[in-house]
Amino acid sequence: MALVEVKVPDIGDFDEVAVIELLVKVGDTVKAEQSLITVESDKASMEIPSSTAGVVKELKVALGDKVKEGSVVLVVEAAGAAAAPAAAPAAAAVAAAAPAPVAAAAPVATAATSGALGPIEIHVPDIGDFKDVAVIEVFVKPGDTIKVEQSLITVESDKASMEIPSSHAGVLKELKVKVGDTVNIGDLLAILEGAVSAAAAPVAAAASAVVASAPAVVAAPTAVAAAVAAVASPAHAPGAPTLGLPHASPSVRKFARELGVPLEELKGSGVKGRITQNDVQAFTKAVMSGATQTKAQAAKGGASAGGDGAALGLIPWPKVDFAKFGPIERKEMGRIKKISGANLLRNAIMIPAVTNHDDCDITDLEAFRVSTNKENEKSGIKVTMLAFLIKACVAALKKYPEFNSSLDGDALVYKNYWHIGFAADTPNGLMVPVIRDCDKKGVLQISQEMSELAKKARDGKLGPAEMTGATFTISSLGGIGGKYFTPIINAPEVAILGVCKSTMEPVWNGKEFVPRLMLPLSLTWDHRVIDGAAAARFNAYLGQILGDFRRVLL
Ligand code: CAO
Repeated sequence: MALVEVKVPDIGDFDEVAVIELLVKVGDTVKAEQSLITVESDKASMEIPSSTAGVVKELKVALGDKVKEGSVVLVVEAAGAAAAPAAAPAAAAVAAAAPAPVAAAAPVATAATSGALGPIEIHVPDIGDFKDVAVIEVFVKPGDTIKVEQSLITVESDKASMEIPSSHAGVLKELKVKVGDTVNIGDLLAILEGAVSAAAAPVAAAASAVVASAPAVVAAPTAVAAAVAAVASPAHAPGAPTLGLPHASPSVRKFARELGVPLEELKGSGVKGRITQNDVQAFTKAVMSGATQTKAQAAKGGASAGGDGAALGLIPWPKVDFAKFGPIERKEMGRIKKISGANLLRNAIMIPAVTNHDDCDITDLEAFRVSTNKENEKSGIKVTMLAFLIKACVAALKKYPEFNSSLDGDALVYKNYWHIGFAADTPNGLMVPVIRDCDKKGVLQISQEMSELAKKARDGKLGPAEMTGATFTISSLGGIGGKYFTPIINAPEVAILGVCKSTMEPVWNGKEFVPRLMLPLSLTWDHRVIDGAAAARFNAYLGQILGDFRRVLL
């Protein structure tokens, strides 16, 4: 089987267009006319199809390369003679797609040389035999001052998107199309109030510049017509998927490239998911504010669970060949661990957190809890210390509202609801279900909801709504052990309570040591919002409530 070089066909006078996407790789079997790469000028993006069916043996271009007519794209081991006839229309299709909008400007621009004043109609120029192409973007609005060659709209076929420039300067009086319309050659696009005659000269100059790039199309009208038909034909269009190329007009691509925005990571809000300039701006803002990250940032370790700290300007994470020291087994971390790890890392780094440790006397409360459980044995609801802690925390949060707030820039948002999250240890990793409106619920109801949510968490069945909206979190290791620890705040909350196992301890009552059940508490707080004194008061108040739960009623 013969090796065939697939070259960039006649793409008009487009010189040195950039390769912005590779749609195939070595080893792929390609069909004749299947799109191989996407190239882009400042006004149009287009896919270069294969002239031959076969197996890709070698790629001759890389992303970012500049190509022009005749550049070898790749080498294909041709599947057989059957592929040959496809070559001509495929190449032609590209020729048609490329220069169309530019060529189109020519006849309209001729009118501009007259230096006409008053209303000027802008029509859809000759865009080849494209029929009913969709308007996917409108860049201008009535009242805008339009320059010659300024893009007015973007239209899109299945293989190319192109911007239609204005042939005249002037003020836009009326726009005759909107997003979603389909247009054809000759359709009225807009009406301009013409610029004064002084503007005629530059208009003419611009027009001739535009005309200069047209000959490829003008010279081969038949090829263009045939080619366009090939592009539009259903036999080709659906069979040539864009393979993940994000939908965006050339100008949006250019804008994204200038900002370094990876378009493939954006969700488009335009028609059929098309990425708009607003989407690019919103994404940029989100990255700048830290609300999101690009994949490259995440891979660099900006906030991934196992980040190397490069984004923080730290020295590299130590790379050790552990196998040198003994047998090892490498296991990829689960999805939940990765997500929670990245969150914990961000929170640990960004929050100036301080932890206060304290003990409180829960002797009487524990006796009450045990008797409550005895009384409620038949109900099946078991009350653990955590349910009392939730209720006690709500009382403390009400007394010290900054603990129930969130930072929003330089402002504090105080929340008049008390949704408490609790850390749950699950086979997949740490999860934080949220019990809503704990101020309105009794300890029994809280216990019941807690055991249901904890079960759901362990079964991996928690929905997003059950893990969001917390105003404060409790992390209890009381069922396991330990004395104190320093929990990490669950941003955008500003504090978290860590609880460890209660133990019987000798406590001095002023006369003697008496055995009391002491519960160790560790309160971590955001020092930007809370002062040390407030934290100490919060803990002391919490201790008073747990010491005598009747205080909850006060
Ligand atoms: N002191 C002494 N005993 C305690 C206690 C405390 N502070 N808190 C709970 N216990 C006891 C309970 O009474 C229960 O005893 P019995 O088995 O005799 O009835 C036992 O410990 C087990 O309790 P539990 O853990 O099932 O229930 P819980 O309500 O205390 O906690 C839940 C529920 C979901 C929070 C817990 O199971 C869990 O997952 N804890 C881990 C949280 C975690 O991982 N935190 C760390 C996050 S930071 O990395």
